[in-house]
Amino acid sequence: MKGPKPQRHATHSRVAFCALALSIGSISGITGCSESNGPASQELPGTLGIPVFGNISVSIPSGAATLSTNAYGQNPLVILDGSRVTWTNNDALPHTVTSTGVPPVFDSGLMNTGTSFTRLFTSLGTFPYFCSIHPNMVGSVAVIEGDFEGILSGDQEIPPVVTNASGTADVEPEEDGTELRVRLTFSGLSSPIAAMHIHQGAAGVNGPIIFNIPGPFVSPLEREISAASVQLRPEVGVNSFADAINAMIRGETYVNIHTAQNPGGEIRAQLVFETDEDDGEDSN
Ligand SMILES: [Cu+2]
Repeated sequence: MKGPKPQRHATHSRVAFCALALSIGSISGITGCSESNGPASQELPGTLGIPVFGNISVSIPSGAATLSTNAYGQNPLVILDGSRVTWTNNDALPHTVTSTGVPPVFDSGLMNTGTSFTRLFTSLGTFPYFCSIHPNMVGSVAVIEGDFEGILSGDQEIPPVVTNASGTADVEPEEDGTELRVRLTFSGLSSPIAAMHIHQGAAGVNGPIIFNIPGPFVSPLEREISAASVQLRPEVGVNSFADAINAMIRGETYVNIHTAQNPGGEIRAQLVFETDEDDGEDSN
């Protein structure tokens, strides 16, 4: 269910994800990233600590029949709900991508050399799979749901803004990745709101607008923003909606509220990824 969420405590446990450079399509080498500031990361279905979103490519490499847990490229693969995974057989032998269980949730059937199999993952959970020809070839896909949260404040602006204003931001991809749901609360602003945006930019850095949040600007504000309305910024690697979400996962986006007196932004919230597994522990 993706209904309205209860308000959460500010002390809510967080999972901090390493800011590794991810390249969708060549996601090898995402290892050794287990940083967290709480026990919540242990609860992730995968242990890599960083999910990916969008169209994700997995290569079945040469010699896969002998590679066991390395037979399916990145494994375990942790993805956000609404992502598509495409497996391509780059081995000389035919293989399959067949989920464990009877009947399998998904089954590629015979994949000859050079062929691919794609599946859209829209339900949460861990999906182990194997090759029905070479059952020692195993992998798993962990599908998690999460949102991006932040506390709006003047001191996150660059340069900092002295203001009594504050607020909260909660952003989540929905509808299998075709929409971005934005929820904001805000109060105490110095002057009329001129615009609200989501920008690309790490903490401490200003960056370009990637989503416009349309008015009217009344708190609490909730908008469903079409994925197609993402403002592409090739100069910072945002070439698609999925790129924008992966920037959010890396902590490289922020909500900015611009006002008449502070046209560059009066309050800003760096967005931090949280899995929904964290939610519910302390919501009530
Ligand atoms: Cu095989």
